[in-house]
Amino acid sequence: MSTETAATPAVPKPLVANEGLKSASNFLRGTIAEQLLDTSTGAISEDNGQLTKFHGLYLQDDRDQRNALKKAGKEKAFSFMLRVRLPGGRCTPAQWLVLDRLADQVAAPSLRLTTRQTFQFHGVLKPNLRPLIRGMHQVLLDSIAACGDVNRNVMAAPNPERSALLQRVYEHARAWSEFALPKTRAYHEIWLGDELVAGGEPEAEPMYGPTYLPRKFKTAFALPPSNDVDIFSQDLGFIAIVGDDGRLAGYNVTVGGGQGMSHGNDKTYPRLADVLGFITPEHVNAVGHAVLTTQRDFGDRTDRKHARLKYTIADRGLEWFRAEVERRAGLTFAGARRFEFTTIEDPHGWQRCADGSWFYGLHILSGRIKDVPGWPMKTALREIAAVHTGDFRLTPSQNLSISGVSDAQKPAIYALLAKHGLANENARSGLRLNALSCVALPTCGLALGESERMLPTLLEKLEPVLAAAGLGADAISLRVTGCPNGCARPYLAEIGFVAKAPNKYALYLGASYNGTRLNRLFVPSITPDDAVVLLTPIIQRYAAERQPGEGFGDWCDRAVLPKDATFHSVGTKA
Ligand code: SRM
Ligand code: SF4
Repeated sequence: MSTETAATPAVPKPLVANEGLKSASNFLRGTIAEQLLDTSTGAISEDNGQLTKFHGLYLQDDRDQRNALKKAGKEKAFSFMLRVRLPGGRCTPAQWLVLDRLADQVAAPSLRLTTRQTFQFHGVLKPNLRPLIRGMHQVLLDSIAACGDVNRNVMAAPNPERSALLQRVYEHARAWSEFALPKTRAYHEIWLGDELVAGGEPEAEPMYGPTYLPRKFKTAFALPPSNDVDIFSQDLGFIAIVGDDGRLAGYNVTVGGGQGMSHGNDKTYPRLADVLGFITPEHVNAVGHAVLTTQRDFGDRTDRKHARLKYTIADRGLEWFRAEVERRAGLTFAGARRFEFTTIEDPHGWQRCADGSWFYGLHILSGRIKDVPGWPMKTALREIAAVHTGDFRLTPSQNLSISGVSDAQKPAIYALLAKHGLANENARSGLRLNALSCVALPTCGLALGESERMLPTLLEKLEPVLAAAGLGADAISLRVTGCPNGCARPYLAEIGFVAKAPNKYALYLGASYNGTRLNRLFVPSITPDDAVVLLTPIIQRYAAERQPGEGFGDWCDRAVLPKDATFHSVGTKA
């Protein structure tokens, strides 16, 4: 009888089903094209639903109608959400007019500006998918890689004309966005009717491979002092560093940021990105490639809740990760250079750019563009697009910038806003101007509670409290999400509401206003009304006790929150 006690070799964990699906999909084709022809249902199969994400499409259903339809024994009210790919959030007036028309003709009539500087359509019925995508294609827009396990819409400051530096940063963002696009022709074949690649070379994804990434991957570029893109929430970030000569010296590279978590699962958490080191500008794509392929090869493909880059780095360590990226990119990082962020806020109103043009930063609550009585935003922007000779920029805070406006055109643009009663949108409270919310109900399949639809009421209740404390104009960030996935980056807000159940939210306080420190859990579950009652004396104390220039989040961190931090923070100065 053997007395050996050798450890049993660990049985490798099986890959998640998505991995088999991707590799068997023939580079993201699956049977999507066949299922589009099936008129017996408004849906597509679960498997094809995973693949359409890579084409920027999500199968959803109207959750407001779910119970009634179930009782009536009917199919769910299925429709699709489509997310446009729009690096740096740029859109011409001609494109705007087409998107506006397509929303009316083949989708729900409203357009939604997202927290990653792009548009979402909702309520697109299956037969309308091709008309929508073909309509977008006519004005050179697509939804490739807007969702799925790939590099998503790349974020960058919306108005690079403000300086030559920003312009260079934008060019790098654009180049990386192009570089990291999947190469499959599946999108063109399925949605645009291009011929199948027949008899030619077998298709390949040189960077991604047939199983793409373990999970979504997000990149942003920032130029301090503005952290408008929330760089520390991104998988990969490039923080522009200015040399003594005033030119772009290079970038500090950040890795491993992310917001998503699950309530009650300590193994999931929001994480601030780490600073890897400094590179000169010509290395952006090589380093991006190295970071992305390291995650491709080492990210956890056995558990989608543990598959983001943030967990790869947390598990293996930053030193290991840096060495692997250096090896793949063929360079050595220099020490991170000094930088300082001061704000995340979008500029509002008229702003002059270095090239002499103007832009008008327009606040749009939750990025929802629709017409409601007294607030005809969709009509106003359509009329502006019809006369505007510059372009539009979508911001990371769900706002809009009307850009490239000449001196001569300024009065006409402003007059159109005034004509529709929208000229004072920027004269709102500092809290409202700094509020974000995710979409949540009724379209998001993951929502546990309201977000976009509850934000207006929450603001109406908090604004008088702030005004009475003399803080009406103070910039305080408030972010609400309908579940802990973090789509409005709520863990980087000075006040964060994260839904747990209908009308129940986890309340977070104490992030820094500049997006460099996560907030901390203050109350695990509270109704919005009770939260307003709880926050009232805290706001009053803040008004009375704060140090000059001290932000609400910083003060909460110092004076209100218990010291045992649940989320960690990062230093901003190397
Ligand atoms: Fe998000 C999933 C909406 C930005 C983290 N997000 C979803 C889905 C697609 C729900 C789903 O999987 O079924 C939501 C569609 C709702 C709807 O009806 O439209 C959705 N996410 C959004 C948008 C539209 C929120 C908004 O109101 O603006 C944003 C679209 C961005 C874009 O244009 O690409 C959006 N999502 C974000 C962000 C913020 C960011 O990227 O800067 C995050 C946190 C950052 C991060 O990724 O860590 C985010 N979304 C998630 C997650 C959690 C991922 C995780 O690692 O845990 C999910 C769920 C998932 O992937 O399983 C998710
Ligand atoms: Fe949906 Fe949750 Fe994202 Fe809100 S945070 S859009 S509820 S997944």
